[in-house]
Amino acid sequence: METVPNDSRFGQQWALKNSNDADIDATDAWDITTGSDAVVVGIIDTGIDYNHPDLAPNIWRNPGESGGGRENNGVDDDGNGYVDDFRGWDFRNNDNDPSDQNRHGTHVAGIVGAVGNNGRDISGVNWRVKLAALKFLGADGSGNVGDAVEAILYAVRMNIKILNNSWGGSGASQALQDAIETARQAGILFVAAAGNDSKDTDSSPNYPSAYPNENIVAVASSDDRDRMSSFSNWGKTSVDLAAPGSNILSTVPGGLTELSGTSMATPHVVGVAALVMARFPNLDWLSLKYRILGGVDVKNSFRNRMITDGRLNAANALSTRPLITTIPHPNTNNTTSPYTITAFIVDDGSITSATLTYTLSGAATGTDSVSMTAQGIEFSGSIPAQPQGTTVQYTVRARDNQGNVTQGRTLEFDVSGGAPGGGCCGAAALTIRTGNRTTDGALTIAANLLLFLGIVLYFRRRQRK
Ligand SMILES: [Ca+2]
Ligand SMILES: [Ca+2]
Ligand SMILES: [Ca+2]
Ligand SMILES: [Ca+2]
Repeated sequence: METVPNDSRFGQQWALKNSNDADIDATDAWDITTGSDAVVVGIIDTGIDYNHPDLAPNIWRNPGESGGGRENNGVDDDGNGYVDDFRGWDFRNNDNDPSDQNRHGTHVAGIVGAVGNNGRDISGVNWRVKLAALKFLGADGSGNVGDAVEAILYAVRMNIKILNNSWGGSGASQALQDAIETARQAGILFVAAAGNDSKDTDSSPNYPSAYPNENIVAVASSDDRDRMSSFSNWGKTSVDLAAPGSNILSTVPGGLTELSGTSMATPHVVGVAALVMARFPNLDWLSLKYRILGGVDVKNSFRNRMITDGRLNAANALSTRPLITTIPHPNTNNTTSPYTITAFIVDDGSITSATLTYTLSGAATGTDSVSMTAQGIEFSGSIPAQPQGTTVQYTVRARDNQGNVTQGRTLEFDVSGGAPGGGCCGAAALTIRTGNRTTDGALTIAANLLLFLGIVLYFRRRQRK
């Protein structure tokens, strides 16, 4: 079965359904759920055109500032520090009107949750959801770290569990990183665009996507043939997955338009996160993250360019089978102590067994399997130390309480006598650059490549004065 909505422009939404199967299998996901009014998503961006006919029914209303004239009574009725914030807040201009003078935020919002199956325009990844406009970027697409921090802390206060962050820059900010950590402690998933500079963010970081905070999901952009978009950043340890971001049709004030960017890839991931929360309302942020990562379609074009080597798949993220994310082990010169392999395994029921199988070639040969031990959803298993010149191939298999078995992808690393290392694994081993730290630096949105370049030029002009 496939659930296809009647929206007039759905045929142009290749990210949701296309003939190359480079889509996210949205029509299969919609067999399971089309979203829920109980799921609130925060769009930290340029605002939202909340009157857009394909968005209006899905705009969040703050219950503590709604009804009985509380919207405009000049009183902070819910005591959250913001007066009459009945549909989010404008942190840039410090008022209660988060309307969009740019179009970027409205485009992002439509990807997450334009009203589906209402016979007009497009369908969001969610037909139904609540979109909270947390505006901190102005009409020119720039904003300040302090306002971004305030928007994040507002989401913490209002119990908004999923945040879309289609913006970033190269300057690090301790205040921003601290706010994301506060969000993690509050159980918030922070989905961030990897940026549009066609560069490796492992070596030249983009923030906030490359911060090591575990609740960040960093998103690269893919096209309608499952290739990396030419503008997209990547990063073997600093980017988690790819999602459609080239030529994406979505809502803008006054209508619809196509835009490209990791800005457009990010809300596809956020949309899937919201679908997962509609289906599994009690899921914690860590399991939510690894449902999304464990559900990717692995593709050669993304190999060694991101942690999962794969592109978002909405239907897989809703699966009742075990979902496995095996964290790549780097090459190592360690020949004396065991190699620990980590995998995150999520299931709707429980995992009854997880097995690590490895095959040696080169200096040592053989194959063996060991049981993995669990700490929450994080499973680990040990491979004994091997002599220099050995290649270790490994894979993880898991079985759930219903007897479903999933085998994860096969990965490998070399035991070599080369560079010092033996350091470990994936996202946990990211280093933070502190050299160019700023506390009040301007941030720019990672919109399409043209818009991004336009903003760079704007800053150069200003600096010359
Ligand atoms: Ca209030
Ligand atoms: Ca009020
Ligand atoms: Ca629609
Ligand atoms: Ca299951």
